[in-house]
Amino acid sequence: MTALTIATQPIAGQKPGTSGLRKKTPVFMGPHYLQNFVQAIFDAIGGAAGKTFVLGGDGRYFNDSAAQIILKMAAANGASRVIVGQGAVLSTPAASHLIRLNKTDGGIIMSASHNPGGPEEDFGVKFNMGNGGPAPEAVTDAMYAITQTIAEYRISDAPDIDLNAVGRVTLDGMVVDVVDSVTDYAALMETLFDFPAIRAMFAGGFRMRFDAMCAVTGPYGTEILENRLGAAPGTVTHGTPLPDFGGMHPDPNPTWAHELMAEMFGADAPDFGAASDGDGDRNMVVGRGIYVSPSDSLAVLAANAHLAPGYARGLAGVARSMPTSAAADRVADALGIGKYETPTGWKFFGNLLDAGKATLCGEESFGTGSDHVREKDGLWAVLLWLNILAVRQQTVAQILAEHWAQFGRNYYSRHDFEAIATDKADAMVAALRASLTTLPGREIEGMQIEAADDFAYTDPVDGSTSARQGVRILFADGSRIVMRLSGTGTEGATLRVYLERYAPGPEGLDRDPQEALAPVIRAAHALADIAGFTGRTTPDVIT
Ligand code: VG1
Ligand code: CO
Repeated sequence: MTALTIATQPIAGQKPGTSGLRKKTPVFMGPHYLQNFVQAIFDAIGGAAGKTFVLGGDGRYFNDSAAQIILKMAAANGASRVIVGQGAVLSTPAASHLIRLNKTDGGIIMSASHNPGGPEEDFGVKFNMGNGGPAPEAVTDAMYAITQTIAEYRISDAPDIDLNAVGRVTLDGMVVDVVDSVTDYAALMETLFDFPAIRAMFAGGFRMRFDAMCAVTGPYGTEILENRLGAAPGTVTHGTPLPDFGGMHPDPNPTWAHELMAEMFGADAPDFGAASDGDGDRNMVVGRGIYVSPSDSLAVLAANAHLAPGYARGLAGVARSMPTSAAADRVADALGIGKYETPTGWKFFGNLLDAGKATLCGEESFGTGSDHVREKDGLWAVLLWLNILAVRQQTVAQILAEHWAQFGRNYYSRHDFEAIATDKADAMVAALRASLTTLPGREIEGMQIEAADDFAYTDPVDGSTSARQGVRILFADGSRIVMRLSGTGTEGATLRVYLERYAPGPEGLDRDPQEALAPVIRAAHALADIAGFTGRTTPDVIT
């Protein structure tokens, strides 16, 4: 068996977005497409020679054959060892954990996360660094630059190896360790949470539904919730990962996780509901008859994390992405701990976590996590909620009501307008940017605009800067509009409009968010002329 050098040519558009490179599956399966990008990854990190990596994916269509290609390329590039999840399957947080646990030089995760999977849907690849976190922009920029000049890649002509059997094999001299996908991750969870307390709660009749959406968290949820914590068999639904996610759109929000929502708002709803996304890093949390907005979830977790053993010493700080509501900031202020505001995407939290500045991080897009790994972690968030529920012995609704009574409520919603023609979306954002200097002082919907800018971030640890991360319009009464275009889609543009309004209480804490936000929503449409530029008046997804 030999390492072959294959001549290739640059392929346009291999630019990683918010979280890795995502394209339609047929594009990824096209000639040299995956190979060029994987070679660019290895070259961007100074080569693979002598290095150890983790490899796994969310199990979507093409996951298995992509894994074989990546392994053969790692071998031909001189890697010494690759740790692979059984069946080439690992949730994103489990991959992050394996990188850290085994002190590897990084890992390759095959996932398009919450994007649908299948022969005609989406596929993706991203690289995580030795800290377990997504490659920072400097590294993804280097990958992209290499894809624009690439002339050859290296790949072994060895036959495929069996990735379904746990154990050690070699591939052209490179060690391949196939490990159980769940075991190490489940063990980590046991170190963070009070499993006996949660087990006692389930034994006392507590009922839960976990919708794995036919994606990667099925086996993790079944092992941890049902086998280790004693939740009733059948607690996990859609628990078998399928290459096309059973046709489901594995994005845990009220629109796509509608089966869970219907159950949680129906008669005989369980006490607690949750869902996760394609690669297991997102979570949606629902109480009986009450939806928990992800921004509120982060704030509640920050206020109560000390109730779980892994966080009993308290938090160093809380970080949130800029579009996430300021609810977590209020908790940080009350606790007297650090608070940080980063651009969208988990890669921006890595330095804060590594430097010990933040312990908990969150995004409004159903992402919450902590310094236990360097990715957001869906099941982790579910387990922290369960731990809090077990200690406080209250319902989700009671916990939220008490939280708002103490801190006030940041009414929050995100409106997504999907599959807009890219030129129209770009024109709208350009016009909005151009208008920013004229906005301060203007009054709209009875609210005074105080400031307007395009969010720019300077990393407090390494000083790196990221500009144009989302337009912000800030009102004197604390309300806020944020608009940005998605960086994870594969078709046209998705406009995300983030809406926020603060109610200090004690009155007015129980309103419907869409109604409470109505003036802010109208202001957003007027200021950006969404209908004029895009022809759209109603969002496709509301979270
Ligand atoms: C979206 C979310 C962002 C998240 C990213 C990756 O990005 O808004 O908060 O970090 O997805 O999550 P964008 O650019 O489409 O808004 V995942 O679970 O898809 O890896
Ligand atoms: Co995800």
